[in-house]
Amino acid sequence: MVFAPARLIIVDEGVSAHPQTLLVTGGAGFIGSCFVRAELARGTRVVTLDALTYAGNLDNLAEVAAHPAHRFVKGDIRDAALVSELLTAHAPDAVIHCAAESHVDRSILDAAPFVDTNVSGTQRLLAASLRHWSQLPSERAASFRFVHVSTDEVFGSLGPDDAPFSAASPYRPNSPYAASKAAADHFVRAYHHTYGLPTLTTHCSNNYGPYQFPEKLIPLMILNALERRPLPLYGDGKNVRDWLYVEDHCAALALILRAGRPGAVYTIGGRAELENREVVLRVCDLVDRLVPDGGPSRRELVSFVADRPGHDRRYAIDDAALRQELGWAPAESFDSGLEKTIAWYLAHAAWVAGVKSGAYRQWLDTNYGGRPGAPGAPR
Ligand code: NAD
Ligand code: TDX
Repeated sequence: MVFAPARLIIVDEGVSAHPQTLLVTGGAGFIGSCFVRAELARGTRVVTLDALTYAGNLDNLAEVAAHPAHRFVKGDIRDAALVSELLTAHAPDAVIHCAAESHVDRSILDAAPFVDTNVSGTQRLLAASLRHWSQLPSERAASFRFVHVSTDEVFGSLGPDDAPFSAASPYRPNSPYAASKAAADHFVRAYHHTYGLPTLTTHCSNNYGPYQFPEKLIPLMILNALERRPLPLYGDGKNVRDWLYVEDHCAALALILRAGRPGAVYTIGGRAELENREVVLRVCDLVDRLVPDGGPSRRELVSFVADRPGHDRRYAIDDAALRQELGWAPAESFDSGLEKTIAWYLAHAAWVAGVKSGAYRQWLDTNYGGRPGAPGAPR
């Protein structure tokens, strides 16, 4: 059900120590929509708040558009009055905060929207949540949670032999995106420390899977490989990321929401560290296998282009605490998740056509048009 603009109030009745109703911000984005689908499937009521920026897409929620336990509200997390209205009307047991500007390359071109949404937006959401929480009866206040979905990028860049990031890693954000997420994390920490708001912060590694906007590495490479367009690897292609299938990330968030310790910080990873060029070669080989068209290997489309400024060399995650404390483990390996992902993009041509709007083409021109680089095979 879609309410826009969002001023319609529906009062939810009945509460429980177990989350029955969630307010999910950014729930029309890649990770948020996966989380919303998963929670509805387990019987939770969900209110999704999303501003529908270029990255937000109601088509991501098409599967649950008519779900009776789902309300979609088009709105901005910076709209304090709206957020307060939703908290009062729906009395959620938790806020799951996924809304963000999320793309590093865009933050390099213009950091301002990242400060607006990731920093100011998070602070306003915290303030509204605090007002709501402080008025709850004690039993409900004790079970209320604010789950802040952050990123591993706030910890900066690792050398090849450095230990992986953990909750104890120092903050060293290198991109404007990472700096904005770090600032948000600090506000979350401060609201817990100063006011006692029961917050939990998560730092996950790179996600991939269905519904990811094709500005990010894996969906960009899948769609370009399918169209036999160049596959632009930044720099030498040897930067390392740790990859996690999005449903495994959302399963970790669900566990942390229900069993995590208020005030705690959790790192979530896939134990799937790969150089970017290896990721792209695997995409090429899978596309060759799933879509044989008689042409040369898609590997020949790989093209090394000028590097991203300030490009972090390596991310890796120590997820031992999450596994030991909450018993989480990912269900997918990198290869099984990648095959599912490519199969999803192949089966969802209408979704792909929808996101490849004029604005998306303009982004490709802006980010890749002036970037020096010649097509060639990987070394
Ligand atoms: P995304 O860009 O796909 O989705 C973000 C969503 O937030 C969009 O639906 C957008 O419309 C919405 N939004 C943006 N500004 C808003 C505002 N002011 N008010 C309300 N809604 C707004 O991002 P994603 O990849 O799904 O990431 C979700 C969260 O997870 C982000 O906080 C991101 O930092 C974090 N994260 C992402 C990854 C990853 O690999 N994608 C990894 C770790 C952490
Ligand atoms: O065209 C490209 N070529 C390329 O070589 C693109 C888009 C990316 N890359 C490289 C840059 C990175 O080393 O691939 C790697 C992954 O890039 P992105 O998909 O842009 O992700 P990254 O910068 O690692 O950040 C991601 O992980 C952490 C998400 O975008 C963030 O939202 C999340 O917080």
